[in-house]
Amino acid sequence: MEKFIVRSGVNDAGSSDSLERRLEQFSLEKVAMRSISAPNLRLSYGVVLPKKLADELYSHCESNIEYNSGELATVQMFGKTVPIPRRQTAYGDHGLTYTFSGNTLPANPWPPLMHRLCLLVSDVADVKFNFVLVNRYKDGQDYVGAHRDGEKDLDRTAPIASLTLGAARDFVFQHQSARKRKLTDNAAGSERKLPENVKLVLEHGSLLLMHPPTNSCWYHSLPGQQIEPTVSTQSTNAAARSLNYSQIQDYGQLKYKKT
Ligand SMILES: O=C(O)CCC(=O)C(=O)O
Repeated sequence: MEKFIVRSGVNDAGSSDSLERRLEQFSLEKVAMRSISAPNLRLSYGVVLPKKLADELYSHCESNIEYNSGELATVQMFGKTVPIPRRQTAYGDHGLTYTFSGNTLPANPWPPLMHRLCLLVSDVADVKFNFVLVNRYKDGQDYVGAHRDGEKDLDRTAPIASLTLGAARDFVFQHQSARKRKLTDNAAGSERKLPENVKLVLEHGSLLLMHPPTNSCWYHSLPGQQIEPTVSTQSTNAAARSLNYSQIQDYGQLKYKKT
């Protein structure tokens, strides 16, 4: 599958321009991203950011992102309120929210750099993303359990794009039938073979695109693991999504322009 890589229009060896300005100067050139497929699973994966840029973005995120606290840093599990095992925040177009596990995250206004990154990722995926969920895993003990993105306003025709900065983390897909552990007999009466898990390593500066219908049929997780520090034991993941604007009650009256 033909995809894109972010290439610098300026010398990657260094520039005193602001990170945002340098990101603005980036152009996209076509390269091959690796395609990974299984029944109803379609992924594209590649390291798309030059290391120096990925390092700088990583440091920028560490210094500038304020993560949620209090109720916004909790979810409902089996009727109980529990802290999420990672830190989280969200950015997006005005009025958008993202609901998961009984927790509704409002989109914070776009910081210019995050918006620029979202535009770059949108170009790669050929989709206009309007919402980014940022997850910060302080070390290998932080994780995301197996889930499918069930937000009702998620545009199911669009991919979900996941940009990773920092320590490499495993990312695991499990087919819904394997997760339910329901073995269905086939016509011959033998057990149906369940699709095997698909495991990737999300590297520093990498982009993963989960194309439809992957999210409908496969659970994804970022399990806890031992980490060999490279850049750090910490990683930050920005997952861009396209949400339907219909969730905004007064959408028709909003003055802002969809970007
Ligand atoms: O942080 C990640 O790589 C995964 C986040 C995730 O699973 C999600 O946003 O649904």
